[in-house]
Amino acid sequence: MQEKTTYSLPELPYDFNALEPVISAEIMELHYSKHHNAYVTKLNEALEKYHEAETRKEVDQMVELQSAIKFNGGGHINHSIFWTILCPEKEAVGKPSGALSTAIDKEFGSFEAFQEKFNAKAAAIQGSGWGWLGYNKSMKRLQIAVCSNQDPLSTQGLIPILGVDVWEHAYYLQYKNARPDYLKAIWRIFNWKNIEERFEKAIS
Ligand code: MN3
Repeated sequence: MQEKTTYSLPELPYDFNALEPVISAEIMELHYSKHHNAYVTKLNEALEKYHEAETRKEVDQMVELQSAIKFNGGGHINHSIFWTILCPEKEAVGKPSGALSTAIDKEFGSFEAFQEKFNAKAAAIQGSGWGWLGYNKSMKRLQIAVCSNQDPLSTQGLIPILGVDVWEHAYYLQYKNARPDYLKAIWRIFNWKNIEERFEKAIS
């Protein structure tokens, strides 16, 4: 019999209060311990049911479970990336360097132009979703993309380099309805070392 995989909540690489004042400890604790945790729990539940349906050869059940697997699996994938591309402001270097910096300049003209375009697109997402900088491996170029709900960026054929959660649970307790203010502030806590590593891996 095939070994079953169970997913688990990855360790947060810093304390809940480490991203203050950009993201409050209250938001971080809820976001990680409640929201991300729920995606993991529900992903495991859906996969368990999927395996049972597969054993019973109930393909209608298997198809029905796919939306729960996509939503909760996407939520787990997205948040696992999100925690690692952020870091305490005192450790943040503010800007990308190296190959990623060159690629951003080439694609968007400048880092500032990239920031502006990224924030405009992420701010305009209707309802819940994510803003991403992704790498298009076949075109060999960077692209800004937006995803609804918890759809992972792979659904658009892109490799995630940097992503921002714009679900209200990510900012509302602190920024209320001002999503653009949250988007403006989050650049102060991007972990460019981690983001550059993702880019290096994507282009290799
Ligand atoms: Mn979230």
